[in-house]
Amino acid sequence: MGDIWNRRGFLKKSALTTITSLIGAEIVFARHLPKKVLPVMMEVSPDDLLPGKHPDLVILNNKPWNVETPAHLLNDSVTPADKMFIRNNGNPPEEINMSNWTLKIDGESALQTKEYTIADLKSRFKHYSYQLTLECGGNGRAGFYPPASGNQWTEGAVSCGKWTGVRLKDVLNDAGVKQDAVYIGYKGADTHLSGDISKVPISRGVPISKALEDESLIAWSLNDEDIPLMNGFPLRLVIGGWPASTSGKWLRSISIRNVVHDGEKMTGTSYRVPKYPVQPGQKVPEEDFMIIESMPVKSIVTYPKSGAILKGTNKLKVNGHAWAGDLEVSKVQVSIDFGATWLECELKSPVNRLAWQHWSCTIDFPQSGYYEVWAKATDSNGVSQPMVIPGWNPKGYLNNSCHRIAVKVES
Ligand SMILES: Nc1nc2c(c(=O)[nH]1)N[C@H]1C(S)=C(S)[C@@H](COP(=O)(O)O)O[C@H]1N2
Ligand SMILES: [Mo]
Repeated sequence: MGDIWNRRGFLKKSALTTITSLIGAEIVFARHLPKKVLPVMMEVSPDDLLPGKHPDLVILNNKPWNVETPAHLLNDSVTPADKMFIRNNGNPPEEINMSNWTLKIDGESALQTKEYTIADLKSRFKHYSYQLTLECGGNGRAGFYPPASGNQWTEGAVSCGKWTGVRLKDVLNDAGVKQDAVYIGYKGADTHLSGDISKVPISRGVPISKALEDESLIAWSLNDEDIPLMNGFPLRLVIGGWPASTSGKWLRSISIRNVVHDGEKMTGTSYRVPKYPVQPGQKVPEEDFMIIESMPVKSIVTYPKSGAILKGTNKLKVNGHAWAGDLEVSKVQVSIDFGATWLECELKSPVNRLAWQHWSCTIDFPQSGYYEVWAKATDSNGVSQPMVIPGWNPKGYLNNSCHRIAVKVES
């Protein structure tokens, strides 16, 4: 189980067999297929290539894997492993051995360098489980104009699984955190796409204050099972409410830094936005970018699926989730008249801090015809989602505009 590429980046024999049967013909020159290239004539389904993933996930990129979840597949209150999106920056590690996997704590602001096996973590620290919302900073990128380069996520780069592990703060305190600590930075076992082993695909982190929050976890389990390979097996950081890029997968080390972590994709324009509003398409000097922290308020409609047809009744129960970074969601409303009027929904409290919240309402359509259901959440500071695309930025981050679905009433 696992990746379809061998260590040198060519298709594994087993994957070639699967692909051949999908195409229904022998790939005569398969041996000349370049590194990391899939045959074009292929109904690529994540289920065939990514064991354990739902067949209706949408592949945005296969080198590296970037796979999103259609909104209607996010209807579960706890995101099942097979419906959890995948955002890889490099190649996941191969030949993982959970029993000798180690996690190192080091850095300028660590009192000592320490190493833990997963068994050490499990036996020496108290276990905690939290449902945590992980949303990629680039979720919604497809909505920006002029387009921003990068994976064209629509709504589906978000999840809220139940993670189990130990508190990051318990492990950091065990190694010892010096007074001058300002940040943590992770390293994972994934490798750079170029194959250059001196390069790191991603190494991000959070300020020490966020790292020391109760809900910041070093997790070995998702929904009471091993973490799927593509989501970071056997160990990962889970930092709810912040760009999911801070939740390091295949976690090998955490450095306690006395400076803002300067690892791969912390600097330049990665996971950063301009410090001031800019005109769409404007060039912004690199020194005018700031690091994205807590994610903005957002909601999705997970039921019904967009394009639903209502027959024999004018009433429809609509539901979904809403989240607001480090804050709570205080209100969710829906509109069926393009935002002219709004109906307040029933909104549940989160199961724990930094978990998404479920909302629902029953809509009574006035007559048959075409409608759009728009959902809008408001956070505990009174800030709402914009109905249209918010502040354009060069990398297309933080699009939290209202999610809309189409409904046809034919009664
Ligand atoms: N080691 C490592 N950690 C990583 C990444 C990665 O490529 N390598 N991708 C990050 C990004 S950008 C996101 S959005 C989340 C995605 O988590 P998921 O693939 O489990 O949904 O993992 C983050 N952690
Ligand atoms: Mo991301």
